[in-house]
Amino acid sequence: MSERTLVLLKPDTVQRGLVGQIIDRLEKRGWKIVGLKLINMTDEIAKLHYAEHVDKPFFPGLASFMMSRPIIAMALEGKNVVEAVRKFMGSTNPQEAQPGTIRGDFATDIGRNLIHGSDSVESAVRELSIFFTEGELHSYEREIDAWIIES
Ligand code: D4T
Repeated sequence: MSERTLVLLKPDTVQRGLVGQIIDRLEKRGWKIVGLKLINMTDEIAKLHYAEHVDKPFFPGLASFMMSRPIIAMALEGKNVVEAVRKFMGSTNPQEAQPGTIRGDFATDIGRNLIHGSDSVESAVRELSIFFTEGELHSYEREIDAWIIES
């Protein structure tokens, strides 16, 4: 079933000039971009987005990293896209990430792991509403979908 997920390209991705390569891979996989913007994460957004981590010891470092430079927020649509993007990103700790994944190919440190993807359909709905208004999420047809999705 087609669903949507939130992808964040973290400040390290933007600073390292990897935005194009990662978006290229996402597009080639066949997922549809339905929302996209460059933003600065605020303290308020960090606390909402990382609500489950606010009390963890790594949260202050994570929040200041995420707020340090602009990030890209994207909404992607596709079949089972939530779980598939998690696999595409690789393990949270890049040391454990498989080659072929974003973190397995481009990252070495958990605090500089380049990309975020929602971890469930419920999280995706919640997180998308933090980063996008309804008007910023677009529904549109792509003729090429007949060559990507059987039905
Ligand atoms: P995100 O949320 O960035 O996609 O990461 P994950 O979903 O893969 O992993 P997570 O929620 O467990 O961690 C959120 C974020 O915190 C950073 N982090 C995590 C960190 O800097 N030190 C740590 O010890 C942990 C567990 C990396 C991702």
